[in-house]
Amino acid sequence: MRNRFYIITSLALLLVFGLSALGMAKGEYHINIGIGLNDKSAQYKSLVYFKELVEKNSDGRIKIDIYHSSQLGDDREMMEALQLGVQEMTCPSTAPIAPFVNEFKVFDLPFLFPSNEAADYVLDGPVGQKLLDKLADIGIIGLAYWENGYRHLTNSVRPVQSPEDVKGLKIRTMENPIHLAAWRELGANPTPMAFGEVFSAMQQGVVDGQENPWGTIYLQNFYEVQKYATDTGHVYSPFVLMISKKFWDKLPSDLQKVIKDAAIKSKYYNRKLNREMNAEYLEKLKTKMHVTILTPEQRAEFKKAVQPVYEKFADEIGRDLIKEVQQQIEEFQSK
Ligand code: TK8
Repeated sequence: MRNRFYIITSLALLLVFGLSALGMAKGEYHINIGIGLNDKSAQYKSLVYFKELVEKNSDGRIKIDIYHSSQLGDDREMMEALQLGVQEMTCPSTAPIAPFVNEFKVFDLPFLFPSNEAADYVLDGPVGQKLLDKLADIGIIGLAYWENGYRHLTNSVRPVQSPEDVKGLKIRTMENPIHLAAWRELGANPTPMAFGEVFSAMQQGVVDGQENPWGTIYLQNFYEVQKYATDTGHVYSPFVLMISKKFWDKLPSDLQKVIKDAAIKSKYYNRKLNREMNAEYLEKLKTKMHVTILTPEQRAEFKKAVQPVYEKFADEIGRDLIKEVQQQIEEFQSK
């Protein structure tokens, strides 16, 4: 009896160790990705595309799970989790990255990028790469710039056509000093807040408004609690697809390459899809909200009103860095 017990136990143990050894030989790596947006967003759909590429090209050695709607935390908390190595990937806007890596503030300067294509040119060029590389200093590997997009103002109080109309509005901003400063210049009363709290803050009247790309305003149902929208396009928000350095350093180089290649390939997929979706959802929103489309002259008023922010933050961001970005934009425009 006792012998048989030992034999069975040994066989079971062999089986368990054998299987896990096999698993290790096959290289089982697991990635959890968390984001703040929901599963209807272009960001989520692009992550599904990324997951499929990685799982296929790694022959199943890497498995990916995606968590949407801040299930793993807000942008700041998830970046901290990447630093600790307790979460593998996330994809925040650059604005909440700035408190970790100061230079990212440059992208928060209002009306910086004249077009999506100018943004692509700068982000995919040497300046964009230099900033991605800086993430390594805080324990994160920046894989690629994806797109959140041009941000537009919504509110529940009145139609906004001029900076004058913004006066006194309580606006939720991302957790970033330049966004706060820009809204203060416009005479608004801005409050920084994590994305996951925005809907209920608007619903309960804690804030009057917020600003995000059209896709987000539609797909997160913001129009249910916001009556007015204006196509301010006051800032272009890039996303950064990023991975924990602790996890990255454990990956064999062939798998690092699989991830890197998939991140770049899905960057193009993401930008295209995001642009299509933002255009589509602007049209849909016109049937749900009072949407103000600004004339170029009206938009110029907003641009002029927030201009002081450039000088106020020049030293903090770095004058050379701002100049470098502006030169790249000029280079793109003269092509
Ligand atoms: C989602 C955020 C969001 C951003 C914001 O996690 O906070 O308003 O635009 O999309 O990154």
